[in-house]
Amino acid sequence: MRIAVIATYTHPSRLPLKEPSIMQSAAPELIAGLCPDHVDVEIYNEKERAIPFDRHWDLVLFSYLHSHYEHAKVLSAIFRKRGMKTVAGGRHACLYPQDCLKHFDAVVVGEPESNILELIKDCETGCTKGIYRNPSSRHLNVRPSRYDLIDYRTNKKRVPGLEASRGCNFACNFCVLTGREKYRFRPVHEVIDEIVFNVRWNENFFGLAKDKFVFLDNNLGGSPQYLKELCHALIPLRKIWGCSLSFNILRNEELVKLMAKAGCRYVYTGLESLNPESIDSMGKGQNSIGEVDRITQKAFSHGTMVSFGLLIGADGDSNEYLERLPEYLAELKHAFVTFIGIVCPYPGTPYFRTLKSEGRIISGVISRDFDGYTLCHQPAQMSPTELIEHYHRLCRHVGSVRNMLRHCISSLFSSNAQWYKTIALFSGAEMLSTTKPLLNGRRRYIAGLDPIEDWDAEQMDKLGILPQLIG
Ligand code: B12
Repeated sequence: MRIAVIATYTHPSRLPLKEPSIMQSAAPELIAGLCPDHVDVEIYNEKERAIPFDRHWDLVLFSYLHSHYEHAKVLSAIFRKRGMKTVAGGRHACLYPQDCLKHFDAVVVGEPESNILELIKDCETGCTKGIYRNPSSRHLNVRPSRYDLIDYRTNKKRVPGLEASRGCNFACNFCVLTGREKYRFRPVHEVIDEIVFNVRWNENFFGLAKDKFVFLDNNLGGSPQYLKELCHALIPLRKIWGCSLSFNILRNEELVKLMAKAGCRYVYTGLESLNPESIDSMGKGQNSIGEVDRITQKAFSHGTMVSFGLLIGADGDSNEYLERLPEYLAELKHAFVTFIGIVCPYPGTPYFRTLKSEGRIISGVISRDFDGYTLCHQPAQMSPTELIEHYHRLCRHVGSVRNMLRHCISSLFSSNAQWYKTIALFSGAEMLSTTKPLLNGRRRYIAGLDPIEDWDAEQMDKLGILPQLIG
């Protein structure tokens, strides 16, 4: 049996662009690792390269985010017409299995570890069940990924991604994990074994990318005790890594120091807002705005670069706050932002439910719009157009060369730890990417006003596929 696992992708600008960048979805190699030995598996990451239409597989498994759903439906329809069976999985599929069943032969609701083997067995005998919903085990049971299938020639910059945990303990009202994914972690020795025996390193750039990886966990600091044990076990490995974690961990200087000693050179944290009212409205009490600069500077001095993500459009945001946001950001000497998004009411979240009950989800919004860069709701204190004007201005401010140079100067000489300076320079360049959603001058960023990508629209028309209306 021949299987393809595809992580689909559509660019935030809605232009037909690829992004062969450091971070890619790890779902393909994870799912490939769950397939029995006798099947032939190929993996594809559409963020890196186009899906070949000249190949034939018996079964195609799709991993996608909400905003890639229309595109995944098109791919599925094309493959089904050619006699292949298709399967949908991931967070959107778990939320909308019935809708998915209209476009795929089967849907996996729940974790792949408890469902993939059964699904493949059924496909081999030709009698798939439709929905696969075997419950997850209480203990996180991640199996070794097929890192050997990653093609570092297609994407020279990519580093391998690893999971030590899943879920998150916090309950931010806009997060897709809230109320759905409890925090669970793998035994430390399993993570270490995976790094030592299983990961295949990127050997590009004369070996400079080797021994670097990223933890893809939603919050690697979900249990400070676990993180401490993990760091102690990582020290002798002498690898360089990055991760995402919550603000409370950054306040724990001992832990930050230990992480740096264990090779952590990059941390991403969702700061979300410098507006206390918006932080409150998001239920993100773990963030303490007044401490941001001091904490960042401390992390730099230990050798770990910290970058933040900002969201605009939460209920506390007024025109005045957003107008002055560049000034507030300029007041921060060390803390810097590498991601700016528009707060997104992902279906299934408490935020979505609140906005829906208030009649504030923009009518006509489709799954393509839930990409974190398109306004899907009516802001509380301004018009949608005003919000988008602020968004443009902010992206241009944060992604300016001047801002990048400012960041490099403030961070570059804070530590002499191995690789720190390289990562500081790289993170400066990352700031420029905040302007990438603006690449399409015709994009309006308001749900219902931006057409989906030309190719998808054409195919949907031909294949009679309708977009999924949300709300
Ligand atoms: C790498 C990454 C990206 C990459 C690749 C995206 C991708 N296709 O995953 C890039 C950089 C493009 C990206 C962009 C964004 N991301 Co992102 N990203 C991640 C990250 C850090 C890791 C994803 C990953 O590879 N995990 C490891 C793999 C193995 O697990 P997984 O993908 O979560 O899938 C699990 C299940 O869903 C399931 N599954 C998934 N696919 C399939 C398929 C089948 C067939 C089966 C059976 C099961 C299955 O199995 C896995 C194990 O349980 C996650 C955080 C996280 N840990 O999930 C956020 C995350 C997915 N991103 C998120 C967000 C909000 C964004 C952004 C809006 C902005 C941002 N904050 O960066 C954008 C825009 C995304 C969009 N267009 O909608 C959210 C959720 C978004 C959503 N639509 O649901 C997450 C969960 C982070 C969070 N907690 O907020 N992201």
